[in-house]
Amino acid sequence: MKEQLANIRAQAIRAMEQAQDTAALEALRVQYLGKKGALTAVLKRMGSLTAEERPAMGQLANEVRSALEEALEARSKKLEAQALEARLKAETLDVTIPGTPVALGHRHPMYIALDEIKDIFVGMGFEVLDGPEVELSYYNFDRLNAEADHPSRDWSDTFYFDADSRVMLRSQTSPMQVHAMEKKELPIRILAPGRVYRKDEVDATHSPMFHQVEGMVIDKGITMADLKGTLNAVMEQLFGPGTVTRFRPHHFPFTEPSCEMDVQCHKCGGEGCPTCKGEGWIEVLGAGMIHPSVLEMSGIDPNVYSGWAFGMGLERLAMRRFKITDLRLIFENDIRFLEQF
Ligand code: 2NL
Repeated sequence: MKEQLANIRAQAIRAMEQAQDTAALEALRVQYLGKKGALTAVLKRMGSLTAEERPAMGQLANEVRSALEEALEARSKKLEAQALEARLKAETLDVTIPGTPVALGHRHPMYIALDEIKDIFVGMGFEVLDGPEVELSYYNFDRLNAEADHPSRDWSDTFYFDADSRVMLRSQTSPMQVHAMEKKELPIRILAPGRVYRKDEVDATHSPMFHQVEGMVIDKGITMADLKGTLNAVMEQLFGPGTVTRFRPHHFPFTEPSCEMDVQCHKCGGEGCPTCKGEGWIEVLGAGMIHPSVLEMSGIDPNVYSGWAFGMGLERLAMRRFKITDLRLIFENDIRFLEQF
């Protein structure tokens, strides 16, 4: 029995030292120390020993058990350390490898122009609005004094969502200002930039989606002088000191009186050149005193309050500013184009 124990000890320890992974080690534990293991089998036969033999043999068996347990533990630690080392090697991160370059975008020229306009108006105390592109025709047309048979209401001009022409893609940014007149405390000074939609075929000067900036001021005692003074100040900031403007009479359903504003061509000083198409003047916006009916429909008493409003096309402004000759370039977002500004 003594010999058997010695053999088990020698065999088991050798096998354990050679185990290549934790699964093999566990199999050896079961093989030698398990319920049906070799050592257990020897222990079961202790009963057949004499009372004198038993204590020494018991002690020896216990020594063998602890020796095997120690060997198991030692090998297990070693395997774990090896596994960790292998993982560390496999997962090494080489911080000296150059990174994958990420292509940076570029600010869009139209938004460069818009940001400048926003800065100018915010500097004069205006609040910049945002609002839905899907609108009720009631807010887009009725509340702006557009008669029932106004041509822009036509299905050939406007994107409607329903057969009753009730829901539509806004064709101007004015509905944002109608909501503001309805909700805000007076006086108001607001700027309403955003996308608008009209059924136009795409060409060098048309797109079914484009951008407008509108703005308005409503307070007691506002006159056409405020309109002219404010817009002149804006144009000086936009086109440089000494910019000359002129106002021509015009018609819009939502303003009365209405006008269009031109700036004198900064290229030729009014002589006439390719930039101004020989005119000497460049049209920049439409404006006017808010129609009393428009104020009234929004619950503002036109006998107490008055206001002025303007609207301009943002693409046209950016095209002039950056000498872009085809509107389609503005929407294609080709990085080679955008990076030039
Ligand atoms: C143009 C002319 C204009 C307005 C827009 C406006 C808005 C409200 C009330 C009164 Cl809620 N007016 N906006 C006024 C005059 C002209 O736009 O040529 N836009 C591209």
